[in-house]
Amino acid sequence: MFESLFRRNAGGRIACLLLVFAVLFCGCAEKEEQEDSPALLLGFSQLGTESAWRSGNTRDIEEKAAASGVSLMLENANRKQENQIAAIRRFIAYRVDVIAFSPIVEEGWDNVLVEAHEAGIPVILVDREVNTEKKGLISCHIGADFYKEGVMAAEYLIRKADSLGADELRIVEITGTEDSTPMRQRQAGFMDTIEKDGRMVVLESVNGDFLKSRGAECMRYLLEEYGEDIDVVFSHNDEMTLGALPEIENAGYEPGKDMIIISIDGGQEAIDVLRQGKINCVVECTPMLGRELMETAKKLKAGEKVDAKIHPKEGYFSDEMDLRQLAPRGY
Ligand code: GYE
Repeated sequence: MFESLFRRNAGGRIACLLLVFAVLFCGCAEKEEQEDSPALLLGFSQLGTESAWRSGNTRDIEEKAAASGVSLMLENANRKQENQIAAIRRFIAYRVDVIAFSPIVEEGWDNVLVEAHEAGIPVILVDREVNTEKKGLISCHIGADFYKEGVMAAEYLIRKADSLGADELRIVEITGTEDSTPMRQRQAGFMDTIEKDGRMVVLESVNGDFLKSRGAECMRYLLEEYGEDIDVVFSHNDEMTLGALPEIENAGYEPGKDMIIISIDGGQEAIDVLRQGKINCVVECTPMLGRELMETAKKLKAGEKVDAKIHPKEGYFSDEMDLRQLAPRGY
């Protein structure tokens, strides 16, 4: 019946053919448009989920990718360097436009970075850095000035010593992941700054790996070893600080009063505890690096020049300030 209708109705036949052409043409036009401006494909290897900072960083990168039309291949390495190297190799095999990653430690990246370079894929370091002798493997580093964070922590302590009129302050340090950039540079910035002040004595530095559970373990050990000799706890991140505080209380001391507590990151939970008076100073380290990452990746894809280093602006929060009006931190 359709056939006879078709045969009899020539006008209808032409209309049908036009419709078919229109559909085909639109399909082609759409395809061409996609080929003209293909979405940027960004491979990002996140190192883990060890802290509120890290989760905030992942969330921000996902949100900013979605908002700026970047297709994100996100892989989480569960704190293992070999997982990050495998992820980067998958990004190369997939021929992403740009590779970004947050290296868990600084050493051991040369081979995979040479592979990315030979494949012609630009690499952005997010948050942490790598240590390499080879030139030209990294296009840009977007992350905090960790040395300056250590300096800010020490400068707070020096002001606190002044305000207390202290003759001597005995310090324990709980550091982040061994051989990671923030661990190395926060320690260096802090130590270089207190070195010039004769009142500061470092009792011991122990490694808490940026983890809350390890922060608690380290603090238990330090309390057993030094007890009331401890005047200051300098902890390289909020998670370890939040793990250490209950240990200090359980041992019968009041954090923030009997011991000066200095932390780094500035996540919401630590700021709330700072407001309660149990932490004295939190140096800010922002995880909101997504916008810079997307902008830089787009520039690299377009073959434009980018800054070799992009540091976000950061400050600190302390018991010297009125923090009642502080906006929610977002991580
Ligand atoms: O301070 C810590 C995290 O690399 C800046 O890693 C980051 C650090 C941050 O797990 O909380």
